[in-house]
Amino acid sequence: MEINGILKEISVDISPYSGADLAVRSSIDGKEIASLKIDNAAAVEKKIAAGLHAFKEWRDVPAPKRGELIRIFGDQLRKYKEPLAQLVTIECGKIIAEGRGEVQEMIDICDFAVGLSRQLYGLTIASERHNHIMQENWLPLGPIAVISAFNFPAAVWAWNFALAIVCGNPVIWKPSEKTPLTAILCHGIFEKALAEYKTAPENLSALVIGKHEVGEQLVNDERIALVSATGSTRMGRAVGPKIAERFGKSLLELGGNNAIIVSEKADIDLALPAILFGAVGTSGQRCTSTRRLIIQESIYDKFFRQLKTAYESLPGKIGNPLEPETLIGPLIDEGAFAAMQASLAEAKKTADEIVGGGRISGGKFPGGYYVAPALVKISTQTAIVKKETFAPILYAMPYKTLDEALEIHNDVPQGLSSAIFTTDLREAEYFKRYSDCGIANVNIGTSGAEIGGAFGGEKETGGGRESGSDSWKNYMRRQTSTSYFGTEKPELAQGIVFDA
Ligand code: UN1
Repeated sequence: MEINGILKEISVDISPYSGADLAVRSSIDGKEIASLKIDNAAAVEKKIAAGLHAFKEWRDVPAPKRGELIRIFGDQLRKYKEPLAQLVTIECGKIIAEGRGEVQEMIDICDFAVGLSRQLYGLTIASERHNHIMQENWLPLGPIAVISAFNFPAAVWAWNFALAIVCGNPVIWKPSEKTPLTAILCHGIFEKALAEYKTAPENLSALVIGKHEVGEQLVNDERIALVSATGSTRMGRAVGPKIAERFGKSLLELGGNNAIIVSEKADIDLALPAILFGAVGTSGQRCTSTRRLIIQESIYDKFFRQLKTAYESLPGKIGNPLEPETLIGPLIDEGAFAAMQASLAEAKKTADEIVGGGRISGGKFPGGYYVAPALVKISTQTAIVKKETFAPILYAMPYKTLDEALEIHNDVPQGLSSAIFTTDLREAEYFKRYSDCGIANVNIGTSGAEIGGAFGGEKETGGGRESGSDSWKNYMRRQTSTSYFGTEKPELAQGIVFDA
């Protein structure tokens, strides 16, 4: 399907966003698919003020009724799943199966949020004083900014958006300037839900288009109660302190340098496909992509040879991500390709062997950056291995003992996702206890988490948790409340007597 067909099928008018400031390109062939205008400071200001206005109405709507809006949104997403998935694929280049998966992830979080809208539970706390009631209440927070990355141009916004809306907050979304069209269509689909719902305040959802200046304006504005930002550690280091300076809340989901430990007790038939999906799926452009393998030395050479054979067959599966047999699409752009080549040049200095890594040229799409995923055999974890390169490079290193494996595993600045392949329960539990990541899997890979769990990681990954579990608490403020219902003069806490 061509872009015009998709826009027609979803029937969202993109003309209000048209302009000459930002050329949007498909990563499939590098061709322009839209030209947009960038929001200037005054336009962003207007959207923030409107968001605050919407907040004052929306916070008073009962949470289950707020959930009803997200239920309708989930239905609309089901209706437009296929064209939206195609747009995701055309804009960011992930294969269509993953494009569909991305929209499914949005539907899943909507379902989760609808249930949650009846479960924003607080606590009743035992008071030390007679006839006192202590409670913990959760209240809406305020306008929320979501800054999202190109690699999940829709789902990561949806994780934040669906929860924020049921928690009583408007959302202002700044998508990556590499994937704004997907954002415009998602926002348009939400407007269809709003039309069906009828009674929501205006400006519950807003979109700001632009580069980092637009994001900075959101970050610096004290009316924005929470900034949820997904992207590089460099971006997080820039925005985190600015939000902290104004005592705003931040939820950061930054870099990952995810490893899989392959024990000599691993079921290799399980390990191989999981490693391939994790390392080369999405062309290595997930936060959760597998970037390091730590392999027990007794199986290191043999396992590397098996991987090498698999990697050598990959170029036949690289191509147009819209075609169902393709397993690996393009990188997002030339910059991503240059970063990959720079890392491989650096890796070459200390590596024992490098398989793949070059550009696949001469195909149908000379304007797209298609690469053979790289597999690097390297005996120690040198500086380049500790760096996250957002491209399909997998470093394979040996270990002797599980303690040594964990030492290598944790000796990187990032702490998002991790996994072990072993059939030994003791090893699996030991790994879970000592992996320093937010996600620790056993006998499955590092990527492809479900929405039900809290998603995020430690160290340079930023510490934030999005999506499932109790991540909703990020979008609400906690209030402790003590009430007295007795008739005598109430006691003071800690037994203090104060008879004035
Ligand atoms: C990301 O790359 O920013 O766990 C998110 C996964 C996906 C989400 C990745 N569910 O791989």
